[in-house]
Amino acid sequence: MIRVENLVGGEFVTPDEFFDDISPLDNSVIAKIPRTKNVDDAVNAAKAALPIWSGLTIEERCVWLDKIANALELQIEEVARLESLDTGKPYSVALDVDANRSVNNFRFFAEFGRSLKSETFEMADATNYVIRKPIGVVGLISPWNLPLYLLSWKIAPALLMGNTVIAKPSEITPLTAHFLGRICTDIGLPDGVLNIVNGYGPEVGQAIVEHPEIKAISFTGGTATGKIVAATAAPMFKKLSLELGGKNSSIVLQDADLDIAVPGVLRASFLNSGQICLCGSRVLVHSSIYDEFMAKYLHELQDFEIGPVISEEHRSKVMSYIELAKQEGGEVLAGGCIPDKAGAWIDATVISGLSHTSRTATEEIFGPVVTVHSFETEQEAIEMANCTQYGLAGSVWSKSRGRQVAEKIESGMVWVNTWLHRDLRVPFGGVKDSGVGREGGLWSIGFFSEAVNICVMED
Ligand code: TXE
Repeated sequence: MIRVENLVGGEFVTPDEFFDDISPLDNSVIAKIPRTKNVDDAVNAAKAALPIWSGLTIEERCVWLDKIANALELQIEEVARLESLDTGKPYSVALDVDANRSVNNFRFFAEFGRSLKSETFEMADATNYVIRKPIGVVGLISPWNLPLYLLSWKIAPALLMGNTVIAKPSEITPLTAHFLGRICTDIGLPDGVLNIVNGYGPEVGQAIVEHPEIKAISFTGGTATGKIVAATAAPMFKKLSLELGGKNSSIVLQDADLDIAVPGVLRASFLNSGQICLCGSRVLVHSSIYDEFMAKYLHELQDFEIGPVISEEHRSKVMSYIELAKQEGGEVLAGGCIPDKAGAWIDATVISGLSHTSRTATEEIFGPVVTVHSFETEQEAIEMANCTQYGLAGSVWSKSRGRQVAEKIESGMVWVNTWLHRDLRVPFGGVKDSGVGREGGLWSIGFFSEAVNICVMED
């Protein structure tokens, strides 16, 4: 039994109360998680560490990020094992997507930090130059679907820019954040630079967002929680980055190469059991190739390995949408059932026959459930893709018209003939109810620093 502890000021500490961490693989209790309600000690530790950490040069902080990346990489199999145990995802996915990309996040921001150029703006009689100061203590709140990957995506740039951190992993999946804390103390990261607190969102998460000494919040999670975070943080004028839900479309045009499109759309549909905000849970296919596409898609689905969803509670939510789909007139082409075994398993589910404006086709399900729809014209496909309240991502599959269609999708990110192909320099984030702000590359640098202009008059 793993005992998760908070990391505060370089010490592992626990409050009196604990709750269970349950593996969705078989519902067994795998860890005890501290139920923290107050973040004062963590904030004090982070404040005390600020002068030392912000006093380092950016090159020195890059060295620290590389050290974290190297130490994490040495234990990459353990990271993947813990992530697989905690989330239920297949080990291969935990290794490829979660563990590797977590290492890459630290390595990328170390390299990126070294490549930052000074920003100057010459006038006829003066020179402006920009310095980037740390914000101070920042709060980083992450969800359960890609636990360490999404948390390290925030921790790395926050540390790079000289901030000290209060990180809160999801209460459903705290194991890899705890492991990262161990690694950081093992390599001697200065005390208080990275603090990790565990507990329920409405308790310790809310305490982070409310704390007056925490100057910025980077949050990834559900849209409903994002609204609460925004309502709490906005009157305090905190910097806020919100990466929220999605209901993304994979658009397969008439001239798509089906040898690429079918496996690509399938991966976008069901990777991580559909529990990635970037997943394509609405598949829009041109009517002329609909039958051929669907035959191949359903055939290849039979060999696609997925894990359980995150919890039985979440499975109930997902199953309720499958019931709703039937009421809305949908036909279940594959899946729709709960396999006969312990854990939060659910078959990969494909539903046709629904209006693209139905609730099933427009609300975020966040599970292995996809609706398929056919369209006649590009314009119709674009309108179908844009009809939801979300605007996070999407993909277009075509030999010739991908870019033209992609540019008309109201989303922060659109892939053409690929999906989840990530360059960490590009902006990441959504429009509409999918969030506010962008992270990645220069956007993360901008978010995790205060840009100050100094204007020097020439003699
Ligand atoms: O997320 P929450 P939940 C979607 C998905 C899912 C739904 C709800 O549709 O079904 O959101 O999932 C912390 N102040 N996504 O309930 O609650 C919480 O402890 C501060 C999409 O699990 O948003 C956790 O660390 N923090 C998403 C984090 O917020 C609070 C990924 C996210 O949890 C808080 C996950 C509060 N008041 C779910 N309440 C994506 N964008 O990828 C909770 N938290």
